[in-house]
Amino acid sequence: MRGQIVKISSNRHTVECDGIKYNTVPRGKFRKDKLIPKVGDYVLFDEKRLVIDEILERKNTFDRPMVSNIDQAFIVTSLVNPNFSLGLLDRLITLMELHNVSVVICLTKIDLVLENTYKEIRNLMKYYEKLGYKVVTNQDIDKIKELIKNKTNVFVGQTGAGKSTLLNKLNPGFNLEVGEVSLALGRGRHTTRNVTLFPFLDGKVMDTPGFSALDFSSYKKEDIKKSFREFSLYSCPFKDCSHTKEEECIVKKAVEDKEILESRYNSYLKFYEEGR
Ligand SMILES: Nc1nc2c(ncn2[C@@H]2O[C@H](COP(=O)(O)OP(=O)(O)OP(=O)(O)O)[C@@H](O)[C@H]2O)c(=O)[nH]1
Ligand SMILES: [Mg+2]
Ligand SMILES: [Zn+2]
Repeated sequence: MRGQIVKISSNRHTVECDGIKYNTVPRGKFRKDKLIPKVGDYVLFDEKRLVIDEILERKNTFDRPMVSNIDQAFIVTSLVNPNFSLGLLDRLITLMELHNVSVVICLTKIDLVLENTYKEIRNLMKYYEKLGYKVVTNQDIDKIKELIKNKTNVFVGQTGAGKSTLLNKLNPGFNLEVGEVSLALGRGRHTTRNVTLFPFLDGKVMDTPGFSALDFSSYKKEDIKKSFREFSLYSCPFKDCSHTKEEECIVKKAVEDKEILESRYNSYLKFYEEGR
């Protein structure tokens, strides 16, 4: 039978087919072939033996979070507690670009910051909107529902940012566990421990455990460069300009002229350095 993995908890792989859930395990051969089934994978499984025999072709796949076949990512970003970080936002956007996933930036905890702080961040977000990224807040429930429709959506972001809280607001039936953020540490313990996929509004949503450590050492520098959309507006005299150390780099000039956000460029330098 053909089904989709909707949850993985230790070696128990929950596969859904026609609304029925099966507790399966992957066939032994997967381990030898270093094949790791992930939530979102379409699989062929044997409903009698309860074994996954084959992982069907993926549209895309991630190691962190461990998910496959994603159309769109909601990058859940709190303004405080944990603190807002443009660097982390750029990191997650770049990761999604590298996997051809659309991006929606979702700001949370607006109620916990001063009006001016919110305005400042909203102003920064205009730059991201110009690049074509959608920006919403976790209060824009109708807008978010509209965006989710007919797509497979993953909710990602730092632990404590409010991913599970938002999903519960979209549909209290998800009944996801939500955690307190430790004030002393400024970051929460990981409340969500496993990726879970739910059907929702003719589409799908996935809650994921928060993460912040993520590097681009397994990605090509060239692809990292391409994932910075704003660079495509500039053509440097040197055709294969890396926009790092070259003289007469038009991108660097655009940063000086404040056409390109300096924090974006600094993120680029960091990610490019990490790439292979
Ligand atoms: N004031 C305020 N608190 C929020 C908001 N969104 C979430 N929270 C709180 O933030 C804490 C963490 O929320 P979670 O939804 O568990 O965060 P998470 O992103 O799922 O975290 P992990 O599962 O650990 O990755 C909870 O105490 C929520 O009530 C918000 O918009 N405003
Ligand atoms: Mg959570
Ligand atoms: Zn250049």
